[in-house]
Parts: sequence; C-alpha cells; structure tokens
Amino acid sequence: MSIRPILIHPDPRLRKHCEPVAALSPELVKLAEDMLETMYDAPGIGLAAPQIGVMKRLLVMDCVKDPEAPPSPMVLFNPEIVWSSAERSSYEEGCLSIPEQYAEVERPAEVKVRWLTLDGGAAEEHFTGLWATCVQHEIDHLDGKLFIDYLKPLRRQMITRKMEKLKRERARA
Ligand code: K2U
Ligand code: ZN
Repeated sequence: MSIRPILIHPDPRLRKHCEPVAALSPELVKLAEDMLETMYDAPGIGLAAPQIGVMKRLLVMDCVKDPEAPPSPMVLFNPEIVWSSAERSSYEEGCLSIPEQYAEVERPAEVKVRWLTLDGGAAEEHFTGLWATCVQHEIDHLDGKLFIDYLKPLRRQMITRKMEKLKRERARA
C-alpha cells in the first residue's frame, strides 16, 4: 500500500472525463487500496482516481465521522447515478485537490448509485446525508467537474488564483 500525491487544481488531469474500468485486475485492486490509504492519510472522506492522476472511473469513500466508530470504506468502480431526489441539500464542501477552500454547494439530497464492486459484482445503494453529498462530489471528479464550478465566476477565479500561488510556493520549497 502506498500514499499517492494528490493533484492540486488547476491541473488539466483534474478536468478530464475518465474512462470506465473494462475489467477488474490486481492492479486496480491495489490502486483502490492506495486510494483508501491516501484518503485516510489526507484526511478525507472521499477520493476519486483522477485526483492521484489515474484517469479511470474509480472512487473510494468513508463518510463515517465518528472516530470511535469502525471505518466503513467503500470502493466504487464505474459508478452511475440512476436516480436523484427533487429535494436538494446544501453542504460546506471542500476538496483535497483545492486545499483550505470551502464553499456552500447545493446538490440533490438523496441519490441512488449503481456500480461494479471490488469482487466484480454489481451493487446499488440509496445514499442520503453526507454520503450523498460525497458520492456526488466524487462522481463529479470522474467527469472533470470540481465543486468550485458551482460557484460564481469571480469566487471561482479567486480560489483558482490562490491555488496557483500555493503551487508556486510549493514549487519553490
Ligand atoms: O474529493 C475530495 O476531494 C474529498 C472531499 C470529499 C467531500 C467534499 C465535500 C463534501 C463531502 C465530501 C473532501 O475534501 S474530504 C474532506 C472533507 C471532510 C468533511 C467535509 C468536507 C470535506
Ligand atoms: Zn474533491
């Protein structure tokens, strides 16, 4: 298992439409394990493959917030939203590829998602609450969409300029 570097916005790889996974392989299982380790280390409650530079439709998440509760890692290959509620909810979102920036984003409050599981089976789950927000945030990543795309242009530009500055400083360090 290894912790992989997380790409920081702006980066063209974060804007790509990712390819579906054709068939599971030991490499993809290792990738999922590395993504979970990278997510927990960040720490985060979700991570999409393009955030570590892999342009595949794969995401991991664990939205259990109670540190006392056992972790509940989820690995979703080729996730698809098959239903979303008319009801919407707002959440102060962040992103591991846009560090230290948070903004209110409104999304459908509940979604039904279908995906290919680690053992090659098909799964479908009805997500609500933070899990629903997170899985939509991660699926957006697979389509090259970031949470700042839901903000007004001026706010998005300000955040992008801050990230460009952060990347210049990290390059000098
Ligand atoms: O995709 C990512 O960058 C990880 C995201 C996942 C996420 C964003 C917004 C709302 C829910 C999930 C986060 O950076 S993980 C850190 C985090 C944790 C709790 C709430 C917001 C952000
Ligand atoms: Zn993100």
